[in-house]
Amino acid sequence: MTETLDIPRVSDPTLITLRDKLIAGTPLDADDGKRLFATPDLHGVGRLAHWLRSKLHGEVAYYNRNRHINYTNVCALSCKFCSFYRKRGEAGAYEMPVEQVIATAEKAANDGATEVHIVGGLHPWMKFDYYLDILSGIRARCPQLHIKAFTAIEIVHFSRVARLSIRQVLTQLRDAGLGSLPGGGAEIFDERVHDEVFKGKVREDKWFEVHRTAHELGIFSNATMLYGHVEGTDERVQHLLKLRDAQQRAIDDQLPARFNCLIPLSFIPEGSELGHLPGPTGLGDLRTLAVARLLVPNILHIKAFWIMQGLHLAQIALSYGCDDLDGTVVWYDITKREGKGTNHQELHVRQIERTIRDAGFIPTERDTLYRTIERDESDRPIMQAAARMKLGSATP
Ligand code: V47
Repeated sequence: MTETLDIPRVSDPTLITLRDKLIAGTPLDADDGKRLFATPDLHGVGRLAHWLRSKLHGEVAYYNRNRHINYTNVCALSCKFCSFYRKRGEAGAYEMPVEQVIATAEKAANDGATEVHIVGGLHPWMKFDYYLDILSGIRARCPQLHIKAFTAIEIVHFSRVARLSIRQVLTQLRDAGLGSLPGGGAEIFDERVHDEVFKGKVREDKWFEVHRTAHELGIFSNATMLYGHVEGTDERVQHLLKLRDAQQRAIDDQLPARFNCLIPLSFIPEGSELGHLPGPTGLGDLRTLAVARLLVPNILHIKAFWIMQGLHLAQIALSYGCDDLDGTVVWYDITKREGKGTNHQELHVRQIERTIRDAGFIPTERDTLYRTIERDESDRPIMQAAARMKLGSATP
């Protein structure tokens, strides 16, 4: 596919060497990352990212039919950047009984979802069995549904609650039905930033330990970066390079699983203790997504999560390095954009497909592991078993 791609045009001469490296397949370094953030030629950065995205995925843009389930907002932590958490007994605090989570997943599967994405607060009193029962209950009632659940920080919390190692926790969750780990909780891998806004959350060593252990156990996972709060662009560059290095180690060590997808999350200040911060702008979002694509070529997919970036900007992001929009979502509690009072945040398949098609791409339904999905005449998914198995190849 490479030969047919035009050399991307840049107007800033300081991007020419970087472009040559990109085309030669030479990994970009921290200085390149800084240059990409500093250049006034944002659209040149976008064209470079689009070039790489096209090389990896052609004109395809992915989405999935999924349902997010946030099982509780009760959380032992009080993170400054989070508007989701409540203390037990506080107005708006909730805990879903196991049966409610299972029934919600079952309804999602009956409505055509191929994935549930289940995460919640660090509940101080829930026993480890609660999480195992959710997984085994869904697995028993919906054997085809992929369960992507529990961020690294929840996994560390379970290991403390259950007094088990991270490996033991992940093994038990996997055996109960866990399919993969979502990317949350990574925030920004930097001590200063961590101490300023993520105090109490696990640090990067634990986040990486959870994901590395998952990969060793054959559990694929995603990665995130929460940007646009108190971090600087150098810290974003370092965060992205740490993810690239971890992915490279998983590839070099031939682990049975690795990172599927990287999701840069645009910080939404409203409702959090950091409500005084301005948050990212649209162009800042596009640049960050494009830089993520360029600095981390060994994580194959970059997701513009429409809930965070907003659907209109996520659509444009498909031409700035992104190849995935997440999915139908339905309910999302963690953030609500533009003062939306409701957590009902749903896109219908026809809206997602129209959004992708209008941007000039081919809408392609995928499962959690990025295998394409065809549907039969009753709208039931037919998995394409032989689909993409180029997961995480070291070079695009
Ligand atoms: O870890 C919390 C972020 C994350 C805010 O793996 C906020 O496919 C913006 O990880 N503004 C959870 N972001 C969401 C997440 C995710 C989402 C979609 C897909 C996947 C995937 C993963 O949400 C948290 C945190 O970084 N977050 N508060 C906020 N005010």
